[in-house]
Amino acid sequence: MVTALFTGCGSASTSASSGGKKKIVLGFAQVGAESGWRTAETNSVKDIPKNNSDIQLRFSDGQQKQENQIKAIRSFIAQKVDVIALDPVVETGWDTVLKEAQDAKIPVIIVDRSVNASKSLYTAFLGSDMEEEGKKAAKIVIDHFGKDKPCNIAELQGTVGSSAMVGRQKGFNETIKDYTNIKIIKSESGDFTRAKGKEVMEAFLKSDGNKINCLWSHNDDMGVGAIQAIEEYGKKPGKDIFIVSVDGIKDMFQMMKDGKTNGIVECNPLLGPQLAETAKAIVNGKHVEKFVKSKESVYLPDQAAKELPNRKY
Ligand code: GYE
Repeated sequence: MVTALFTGCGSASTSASSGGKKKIVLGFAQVGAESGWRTAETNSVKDIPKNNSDIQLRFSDGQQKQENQIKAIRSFIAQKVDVIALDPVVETGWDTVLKEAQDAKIPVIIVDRSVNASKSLYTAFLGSDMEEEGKKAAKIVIDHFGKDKPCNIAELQGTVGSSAMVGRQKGFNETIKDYTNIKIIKSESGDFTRAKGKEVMEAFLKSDGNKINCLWSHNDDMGVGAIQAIEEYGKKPGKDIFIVSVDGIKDMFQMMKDGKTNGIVECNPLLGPQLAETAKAIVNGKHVEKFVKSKESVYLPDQAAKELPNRKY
C-alpha cells in the first residue's frame, strides 16, 4: 500500500499558534519528485515558513499518483488546515475532493498545473500558461527551419493527462500547423523523467534515427536523457538534431552552453513566495486574481554562458 508522506508538525486541528498569534496552516499536496523543476518547486514551497513566520506548512508528496494526492487533501480537510494548495498530477478527476474541501469551507489554491474542474471549486490558480510555453517552443523551431527546410520532429510528451503535457502539446501543434515542412513523426510520453526520456529517445532513434532532425521535449529532464541517447547513437545533439525543451534547469543551461541544445522555454518553479502571498490574501479576505501568472522567458544559445551562473534551479 502506498501512503502519502507528511512532514511538518503542529496541532492536529485548527490553526497553529506562535507567541499568541495564530499561524495560517497551509497544506500542500505535491505531485512527486520526477524532475529538477519539481525539486526546485518543492524547495521553494518548503522555504515558505522560513520566510513567513505567520505560515505553518504541511507537505505531502503524492509520488506521481492522483490517489495519493486525493488522500492527502482528505487528510488536510480532517486536520482543518486553513488553506489547501494542490499541484495536480493530472487535469481531471478532482471534482469530488474539491467539493469536499469547499463543503468544509477550506479554500483551495491550484498551483503549477491546472485542473479541468468548475472554477467555483477553487479560489485561485497560480502557475504558468502551458499552452503559451508550447507556442514559444514551436516558434524557436520555426525560426530555425523556416517554411522550406524539412523538419522531422520526435516529441517527448510529459505525464499523459497533466496540464503541462496537454497545454504544451496543444500550443506547439497549433503553431506549426501551417508549416507543411514541419512534421511530428514520433510522439510518446517520457513521463517528465530523465530515465524515461532516454529510453523513449533510444527507441525513436532505433526506428527512425535516419529521419529525426528535431527533438521537442516537454521538459528539460527528458531532454537531458534524450541528449545522452543521441550521443550514444553517434549523432551530435544540437547539431544533427535541433533540440527545444521547457523548464530552464541548470543542467539544460549547461547543455546549451556546450552547444548540445538550441532553445529553452522557461517555466518558473519558484512559486513559494507567490503562494504564501496568495494564501495570506485569501485568509485575510482580500481579493485575489483567479489566475495568478508566473513570469518567464525564452533562452537561446547566445545567452547560455551569461545566464548559467544566475540560474537558481
Ligand atoms: O515542466 C516538469 C515537471 O508541471 C510545469 O512538471 C510542471 C512540469 C515541469 O515534471 O519538469
